[in-house]
Amino acid sequence: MIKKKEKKKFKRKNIKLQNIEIDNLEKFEAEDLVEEKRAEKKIVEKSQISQKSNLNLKTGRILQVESNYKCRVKVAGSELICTLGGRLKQVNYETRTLVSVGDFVNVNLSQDPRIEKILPRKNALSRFSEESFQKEIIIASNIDQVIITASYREPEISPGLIDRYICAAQINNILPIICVNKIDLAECREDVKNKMKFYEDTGFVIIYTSAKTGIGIDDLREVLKNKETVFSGHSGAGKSSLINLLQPNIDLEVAEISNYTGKGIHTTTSSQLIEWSFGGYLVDTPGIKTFGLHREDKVYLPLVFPGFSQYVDECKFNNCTHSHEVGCAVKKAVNDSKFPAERYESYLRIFESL
Ligand SMILES: Nc1nc2c(ncn2[C@@H]2O[C@H](COP(=O)(O)OP(=O)(O)OP(=O)(O)O)[C@@H](O)[C@H]2O)c(=O)[nH]1
Ligand SMILES: [Mg+2]
Ligand SMILES: [Zn+2]
Repeated sequence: MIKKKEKKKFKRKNIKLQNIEIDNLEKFEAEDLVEEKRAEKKIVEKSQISQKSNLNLKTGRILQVESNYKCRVKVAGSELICTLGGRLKQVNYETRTLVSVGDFVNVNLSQDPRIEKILPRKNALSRFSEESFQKEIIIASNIDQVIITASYREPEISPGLIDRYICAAQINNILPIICVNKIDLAECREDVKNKMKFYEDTGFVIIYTSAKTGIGIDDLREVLKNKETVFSGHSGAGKSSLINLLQPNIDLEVAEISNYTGKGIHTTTSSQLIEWSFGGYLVDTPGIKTFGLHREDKVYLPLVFPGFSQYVDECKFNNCTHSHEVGCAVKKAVNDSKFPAERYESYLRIFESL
């Protein structure tokens, strides 16, 4: 995680206002209530003007986004299909997704259920499109952790993608956990461990699983208990298969043929929020090919890139970007073979792409 002090230093002015950091959920919920009351008051006032007095406003949570204007929402103990209120449908050039799975919303139940307000997000895991005006694509909001789901083979682990996930997660106050699935396809466990050595040495939680044999499923369940987790990663890595194994009655669609063809299959086509029977929630998401970070996150990158934290304090300049500066402790570690050159090259690729 970024040190508070550092984060303050780089505080951006007006971007991604929804990523408001909240220290504890209770406070967050309390703020929600205030927000809710305020929204309620506003809507009541509005309806009084328009002589509508039968307003029934309740807080719910988005389980699935069916289209840009239609969502499945858990509200007042039921699952309802809700449309987005007109005010929320206004064109927003910064985001491709108006609402996200995991959003808390105020729903007006007095007529056809309508979402009147999206409550402030605790955080969101988002990627950004590659166009020059980068649009936000929210993967999930209001979550504790992301299971970066990779597979040992078919498709092969992409460390570059893992690096991007880790950076995005840390910047947004989401705990990154790596899950290496399909370890049944490895000759031996050592091969898998060697591949992940850097991330293990750097202190990330890594869980090795096989949805085919069931190895590691208990370890995975342990980290999921009572947490709100999003599963994200390449298509075909086995996200839905793992979730099905953790909770058989969920019965998510998985790719039929385990013969990986190298093409993105994209079996899961829309994200959904589900409750675990053992406590907590999960979001299953469609696989992604690339993970674009936002240009304005570039300032955080030198602090959050995996493995850099132990060196940054020793760089000569405290705003060192570890790219061209003299007296850079990261570059020294690379030269002394203490930090893997491939990971440093991955950093430079991301840094320069922004
Ligand atoms: N050998 C092996 N195959 C697996 C394992 N886990 C999943 N698979 C197979 O991999 C294929 C893809 O699995 P899915 O669960 O659909 O993958 P996904 O990550 O949900 O993919 P998308 O929904 O497209 O993002 C399926 O054919 C699974 O049977 C595993 O641990 N070992
Ligand atoms: Mg899937
Ligand atoms: Zn440096």
